Formats: sequence, structure tokens, C-alpha cells
Amino acid sequence: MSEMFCFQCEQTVGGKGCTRVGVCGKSPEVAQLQDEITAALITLARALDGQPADPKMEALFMDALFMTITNVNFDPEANAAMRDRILEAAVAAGGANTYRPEDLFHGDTDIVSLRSTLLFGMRGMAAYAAHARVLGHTDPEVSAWFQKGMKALGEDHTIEGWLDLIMEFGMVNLACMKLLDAANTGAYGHPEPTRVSVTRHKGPFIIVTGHDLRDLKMLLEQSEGQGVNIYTHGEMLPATAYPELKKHAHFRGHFGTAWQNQQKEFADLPGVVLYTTNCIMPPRPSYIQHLVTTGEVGWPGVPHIAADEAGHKDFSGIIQQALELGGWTEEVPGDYELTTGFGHHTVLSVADKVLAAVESGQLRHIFLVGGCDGAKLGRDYYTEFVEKAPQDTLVLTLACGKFRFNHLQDRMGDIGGIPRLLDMGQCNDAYSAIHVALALAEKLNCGVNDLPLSLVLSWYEQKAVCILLTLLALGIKNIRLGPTLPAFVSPTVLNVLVEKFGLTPISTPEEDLKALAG
Ligand code: SF4
Ligand code: SF3
Repeated sequence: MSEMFCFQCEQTVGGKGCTRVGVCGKSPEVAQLQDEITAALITLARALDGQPADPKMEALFMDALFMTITNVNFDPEANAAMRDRILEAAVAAGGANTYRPEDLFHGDTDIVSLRSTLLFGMRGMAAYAAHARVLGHTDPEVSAWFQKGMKALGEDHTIEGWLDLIMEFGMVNLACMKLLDAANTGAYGHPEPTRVSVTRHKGPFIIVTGHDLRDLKMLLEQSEGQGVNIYTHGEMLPATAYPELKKHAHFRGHFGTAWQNQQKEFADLPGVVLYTTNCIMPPRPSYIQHLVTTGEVGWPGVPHIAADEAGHKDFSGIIQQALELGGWTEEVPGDYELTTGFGHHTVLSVADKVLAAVESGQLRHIFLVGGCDGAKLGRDYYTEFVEKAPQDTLVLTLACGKFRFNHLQDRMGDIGGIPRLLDMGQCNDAYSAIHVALALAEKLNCGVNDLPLSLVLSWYEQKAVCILLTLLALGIKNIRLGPTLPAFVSPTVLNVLVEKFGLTPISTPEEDLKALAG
């Protein structure tokens, strides 16, 4: 008998499922607890039975789902405490109708596939909703959908019924990404094109990784004038482009690349790393003492900074620790610079220039090459794709997959003053890409599928799942997806995706470039 079953991310064993221990490091104990959390949420949603939930209850759905995303929380105690909180809430709501965790992934293959697709998409959306909520932004439709979706997961539906739910979810996730965009830009201004140094400066430092801008802002404020430099890592890179964040003089730049390289990049680090979301990997002994988690992230034995009732977090302990560690002893200049900050506000400000370049033939095609990064070798495809994209094409990018090629930015040149590689931000900034595509289609009076635009996406975890479902719900066709297709997509479901949406696995960069841009 297998000890666990999880197939929610791209690195799952043999492309089928982790059954002994997670490739990510998830133990059977935590896998079981996370299934129990999921089942408890279904029980709670049944107990609430569509009754409007109060903000605390809404937050519980978001936080619990967020916690079960790949590479977020590996701490059995934190997971057990979350399960108990949900079950207590279910009992308080009069819930006796329990849902068994073992039913989540049992049953007819196609139904398991569809149920899993919706569940994993909801986990991704929960993270975005949670980031927006801590900035004071909620949307009643988005908040209520967690309850609706979890209740639906515990019910039987036909294949068509599941597909309808999944498409409805895709549109709700669009509203959620819009909400987070409003929250981030409302609090910190519109991202502006920003050159980002990768130089390591002499002195104490804290590296901030993950996606939560509010955590970064609180740390920047508390560390101001303390003699500690702050750097981003992984998905936090685009934070360097927000006016209200970049204004802090001790916010010095970016360190390292994407999440899957952390064990190498953090080895013997003389500073502190703050994890605000995924992706945390099993920490190595050389740096585990230098880590701290916050929000939904957890690793057994790693200190966790929780928010107080007002949402305030006290980072004084890690500022002190960074000072004691002393940081880098000399400056190590970076051998390249990165540029980020091409959100919808900036890109749309040059929309007429883009359209004029299309009309004059200077710009033949736009590719969106984005998504999650990961450890598999096949991911060189994305580097090669961007390297080989013809000179008269633009590449938009977002999420941590950009670390496969963003160091090439300066070498790629520009088209009429528009850089050929535009970093639009974090994975949630897929909203920016969608916003730009819809606006360009409107200006040209055509559909999004008629634009000279192709999407070449990489996936790893469940945020990529919710974004993909939004793109499909918007009717966007012929998306290329890699490095491999999700294990939870059954042959029947894949057929629907291929026939209805033209979803295609990546092949080779040459073949795909030819097929997409001629
Ligand atoms: Fe395996 Fe991915 Fe699940 Fe981790 S999250 S147990 S790697 S499928
Ligand atoms: Fe990356 Fe984990 Fe998905 Fe936000 S940080 S995109 S993998």
C-alpha cells in the first residue's frame, strides 16, 4: 500500500504521483494532514451551505488552501493546527456531514482529473486572494467562491458539469488577479521600468523571497537606517519596480535566480532569508539557521514570524540576526543587470508605438514566455526559445520561469525603442499580460486570438494551474504548455483541452517558433 498520494505539481514522481515521499520533500504525514485540511474545508463548506461567511471564515478558506500549495508548508504541527481550526469552525456551523480525505483522489479517472484540476486551481487562487486581503482588498465574489468551490468538490457532477465549474472558476480567478493588481498598485504605485543590480554589497543583509509585497514593505520600513541591506530573491524580483518599495535606499537589488537553485545559492550565506510564500525547499545544514518563514510558509524547526491582530509583523529579531551575521565582507559586482517593471500601466502607455511597429512590419509577433521554473532539464527549451526568437519579435515574460533567460535582456536589443524582452512581474501579474492583450485586441478591433500573439507557458505548481484555467476561460487558444503536461490531466480531459482550446505540449524551440510565427 502506498503511504501517500500527491500529483499536484510538475515534478511528481514518474509524471504520475508521489506515493512514498514527495519529490518536494513533503512527508507522508504532511501529505495526509493536507488531505485532511482539504476534506475539512469540504465539510465546513457543506456546513455553511452557502450562508455568507464572515471575513474571518473567508480568510480561513484562503489560508488553508494556500498552505497546501507545493513548497509552502512542511510543518506537521502547523498543518494539524489548521485542520483542527477548520473542523472546529465546521462544528460551530453545525456540520456533522464529514467528507473523507481518501475520497479526494478516488473514483473514475476522468472525474478525479476534473476534481483535482478545480482543487489545484483553487489552491493557486487562494494565494493571490490572501496577498490581496492583507492589503485590505477583498472581492465578495472571489471570497465566496472558495466556499462554493469546496462544496462543489464534495459533490458528484457530470464531465460537462465539472468543465462548467472549472470555466466559471477561471473567470473568478481573473477577478482575483485583478484584485491583487489593484491591491499591489494601490499600495505601492504602478511598477515602472527599473534596472536592478545583482551586485552584492559589503555588509549585513536580508534576502526576501516569495510573492508578498506587504511583508517586504514592513521589513523595509523596520530596517531603515539599521545598517542592513535588503535584496530580493526569486519571485520577489519585480518588487524592485514599485515606487513605494524602490524608494528605500537600503533596498539594494536582487540576489540569485529562481527557487529551485536555492540550496546552492543559499549555501553558507552570511545573512538571513525571509520566505513570504512558496517556494521553500528542504533547507541544508549550512544555512537552515539563517532562515525564517512568515505567512503560510512553514518548515519544522525554522522560526516563524506571525502577524498580530492588526496584521503587523515584528522583524526586529531578523534585523538583529543579520547584523550579528555581518553579511558579505566585500563587494562582489554583478556581471549583468536585470530590468523589470513592465506592468500593464507601462506597456499600455506605449501601446500606440507597439501597434505602429506591427503595422509597419517592424514587429512581426509577440510571444508571452512565462510561468513557473523548475528543476527538470527540459526547461532549457524556454532559454532556447527566447534566444532563437527572431529579431522582429517581442517577448513578454512573467513569473519565476523568466530566470531561464532574463540575464539575456541587454543582449536582445529593442524594436523602435521598445526592449525586446519585457518583464511584466510575478505570476499573478499574468493579469497585466491579459489586460494588455485585451486592450490591444480592442484597439485593433479584433479578438485576442487574432492578435500576432502566442503564449508559451511553463508550469510547476498550482498558481500556474489557476492562471491556465483563466486563459482557457477567456477563450485563448493554441497555448503551448511544458515542460510536460500535468499528471492530473486524464486522456479524456486532455482531448477536451486539445479539441476545444488547441492546447499543445511544447515540442522544440525551432518547430514551435515556426508554427507560431511562421
Ligand atoms: Fe510530489 Fe509535487 Fe505533491 Fe510534492 S507537491 S508531493 S513533489 S506532486
Ligand atoms: Fe515560481 Fe514557485 Fe510558480 Fe509565482 S515561486 S511562479 S514556481
